[in-house]
Amino acid sequence: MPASLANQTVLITGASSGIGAACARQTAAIGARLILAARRLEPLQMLATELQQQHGTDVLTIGLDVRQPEAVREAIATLPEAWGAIDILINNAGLSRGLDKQYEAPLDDWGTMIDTNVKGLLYVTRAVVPGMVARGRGHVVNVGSIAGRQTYPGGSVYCATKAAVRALSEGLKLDLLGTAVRVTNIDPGLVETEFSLVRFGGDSDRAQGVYQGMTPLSGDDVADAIVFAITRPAHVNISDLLLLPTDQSSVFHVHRRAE
Ligand code: NDP
Ligand code: 8X3
Repeated sequence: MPASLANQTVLITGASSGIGAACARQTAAIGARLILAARRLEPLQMLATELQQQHGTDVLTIGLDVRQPEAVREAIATLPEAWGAIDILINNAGLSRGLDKQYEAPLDDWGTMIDTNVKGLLYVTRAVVPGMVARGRGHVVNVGSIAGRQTYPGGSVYCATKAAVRALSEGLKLDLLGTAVRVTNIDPGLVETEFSLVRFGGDSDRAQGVYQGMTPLSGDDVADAIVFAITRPAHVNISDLLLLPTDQSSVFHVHRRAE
């Protein structure tokens, strides 16, 4: 039977770009109703229009900074009635800032990464999961990274935030034992999105260099794996996924062809 998310309400954080936008497109294509959240409303609204035109998708867009606990709580608590029962949460909003040594990096960069990748993910989880437990159904997908499994030079704090995401996924699954709510942690390797552009403060040459001579994953490749996880039968929990480009074997091993 083809996978379907008909009548399922999916909340995607960080849906304005990259992996989050790809998740929106793929889940819309199989019938989901979507709550799309990010700080930038304009790309969210453009995506909403595209999905409404292509698939007739019901879409709600929310301008939300996941670093603001009260804004997150309020956004979820005040969802219109038709949108309150979130079936699937894709905790995808995240970023990296810089590639500086731990003893030299700007403190602001640390704050931004920890507040977004760890605390922001927690705030959204805390706001959404009680409803899932009460309704007796739900699925949380946390987007980690290979960087949560291996640390690379200059990546200490980003890697630490993604190691935290991994621990939070494990902890949530433990805490939800005995409920019907599922938890999936997905750790992608190199994915070509706006990620490196954001990491390097808009330096597009440096960002492109990250993927030079190799074939990275696309946002769609990651969305594809997420769709697999969220369309398994209710008794099946895909707990942990490591998704790498064929050209990557670890954070230190990337095969690059001469160009
Ligand atoms: P993008 O930069 O393309 O997308 C990041 C998304 O996160 C954007 O939609 C951005 O929206 C949103 N975001 C960032 N900060 C906040 C915030 N404070 N509040 C709400 N939304 C926020 O990168 P990716 O698609 O690659 O990143 C998605 C996730 O995948 C991240 O968690 C990243 O760490 C992870 N990842 C990425 C990999 C890669 O190689 N690209 C590999 C492994 C994991 P806006 O700016 O509009 O708020
Ligand atoms: C993003 C992948 O290796 O650039 O999480 O940190 S990496």
